[in-house]
Amino acid sequence: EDGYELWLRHARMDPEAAAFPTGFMLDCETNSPTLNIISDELQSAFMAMTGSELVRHDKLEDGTLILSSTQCSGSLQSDLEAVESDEGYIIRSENGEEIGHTLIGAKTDIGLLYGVFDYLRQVASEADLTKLDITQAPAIDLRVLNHWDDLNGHVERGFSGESIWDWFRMPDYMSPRYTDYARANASVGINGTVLTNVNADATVLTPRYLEKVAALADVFRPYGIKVYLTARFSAPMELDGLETADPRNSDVQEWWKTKADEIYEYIPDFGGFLVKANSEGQPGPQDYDRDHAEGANMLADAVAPNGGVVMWRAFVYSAEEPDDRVKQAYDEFVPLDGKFRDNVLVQSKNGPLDFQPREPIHPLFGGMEKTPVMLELQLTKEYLGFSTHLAYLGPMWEEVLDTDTHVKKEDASVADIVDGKTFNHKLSGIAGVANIGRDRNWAGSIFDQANWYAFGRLAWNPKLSSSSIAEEWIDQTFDLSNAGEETVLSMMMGSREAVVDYMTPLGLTHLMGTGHHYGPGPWVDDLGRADWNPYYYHRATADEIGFDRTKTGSNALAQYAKPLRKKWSNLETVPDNLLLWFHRVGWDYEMKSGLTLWQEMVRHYDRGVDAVAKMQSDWLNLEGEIDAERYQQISDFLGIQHKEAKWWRDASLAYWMSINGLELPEGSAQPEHSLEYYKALSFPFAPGQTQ
Ligand code: BDP
Repeated sequence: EDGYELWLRHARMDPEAAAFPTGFMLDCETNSPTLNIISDELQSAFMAMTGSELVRHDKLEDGTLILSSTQCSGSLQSDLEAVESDEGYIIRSENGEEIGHTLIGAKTDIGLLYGVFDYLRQVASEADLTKLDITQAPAIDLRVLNHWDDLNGHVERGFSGESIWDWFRMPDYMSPRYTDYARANASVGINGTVLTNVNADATVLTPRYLEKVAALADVFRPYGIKVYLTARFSAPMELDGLETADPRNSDVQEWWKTKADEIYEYIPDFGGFLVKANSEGQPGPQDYDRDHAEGANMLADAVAPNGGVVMWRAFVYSAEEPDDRVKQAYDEFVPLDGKFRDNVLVQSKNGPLDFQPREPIHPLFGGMEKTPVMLELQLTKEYLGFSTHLAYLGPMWEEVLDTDTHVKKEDASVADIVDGKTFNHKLSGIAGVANIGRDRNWAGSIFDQANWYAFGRLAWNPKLSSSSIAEEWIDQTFDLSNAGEETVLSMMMGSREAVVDYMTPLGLTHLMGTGHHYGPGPWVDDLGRADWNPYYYHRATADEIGFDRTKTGSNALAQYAKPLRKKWSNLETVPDNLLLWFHRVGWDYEMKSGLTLWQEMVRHYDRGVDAVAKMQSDWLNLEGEIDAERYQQISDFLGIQHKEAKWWRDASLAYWMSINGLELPEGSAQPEHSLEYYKALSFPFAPGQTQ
């Protein structure tokens, strides 16, 4: 096994393990491509799991799995009333006196497909199939992958090979991978995909490319997946020679309307645009002294007649270097609250900086009442060791989603903000920067598949626990003994914290090497803009380290609601893991543990490296329980992770010691090499770099 089948392997099961259905019946008057997919999925899954065909019943028999949707004119309409959402479903075991069967019901065929995938998940996790009583609806409307894929096949921050979109051969050759991609997404409820990089190329908006995009949309449609594109703000100039891209210019507005109409001719259910504007060199409305709302609204007006949306990113760098990088998005966007059209979502990264191993939540969550704020997570592990480091991101996302913004007394966690509950938004969305590439195993490593899986599951239900998601994924991905499952679960659940420990403990952040973001570079202080430099974020001197974001410093804390502000401002109550994010303290500052900051920091680095060593030895114990190819790859990757965790620790400690002049606490090993050695390392052609 090479991992191609992801969590959809449908491993052979013990025939006694469950009350498998005797057959299935489609209670439908009409047919649709989605219904065909449903039959195929069921048949191939049961063939794989049981070794025998799941026969199709044309009437109810004992043990029938019955599938019904309002859309396909199922006869069981009254049973389907419990389903509220178009994408929701019910799964119910009905054990009558003589006859027992299971109903999967939905309003739409897509809902039914989701129900079928859930049912198969129940089978894989050995649930009692005679006692199912499930009612599901997605909490978030737009559950969207963001591919940072360029038209030349390169993936920005992609660590699993080239782009899966073979632009050159499309539309005449449509790789079967696209169908498998759609299946995998649908199986976890992902219903949208932005095909192109946020650092956008206008070429994708030309007819030659729209034809390719339309062909992909045709593949994805029966799986409930809409296609979106990134819109380069200067496209009217680049494609049609307009003199300006000013959103107030009527020719520009007209250009976008015509372009949007053209897109809808190719793709009638086109989802809309994702836009990165006035950030890292991308063009945008500020080039014409217009604000983000004006820019977003122009595009929103263009797609509105066809039901499209605009996802306008809040990851911005203002032209003026601010006193604190993490304050910019809030400062630029909050004054615009209420000015965006109804079909605009502001898309914000989970933290105010940039997908670091740990950040506090972004203050835009809760900061904008009138605008739906969409959460952007990063599946591709740009700052968490690329694809070779095992870091299950479920716990990180759970931490974000569960954080109470305190902007209201109740229902104000980030999950509540994002799913629209807190401020009663009609539109809600969540985006995941994809980790998918052309590698056979899709994500670059087997464990990175879990991040794709977890993203989908949390997008569907942001209140799920990351450990239950990991358990589901393990059940479907490996065939392990109970003890083996426990081992893998504990490896996964501790893995992100291990990365934080060996890379950026105690609220440190943004310490990576320049450009490729591979490996440590805390010493870097010579880049063009102050806020591109690691030094800017830690400001270590002989006496102190950390970024003061309290009132005596940048006061970034003022962007949070009072309870959070109070908790994080106060040295007594700020959690250790955000200490240096919000505070500047002495190396001898006494931590809650009684250790000094320095001792505690070293302890974290050591703990991080030890945790990876522990994962290695745990994995060794699973030899024989896991198929050879996947076992070996994971084993080798853990070897890389251990080497690199040690590199992070050693290089970081060598640097801190050169600044603070302190000795390592007793029992802690000296860095293997000198600071100069670490500084001199270079990595041309590291994967995923911007080109
Ligand atoms: C940074 C990445 C850069 C992206 C940017 C973004 O390094 O490649 O273009 O985020 O999100 O983290 O726009």
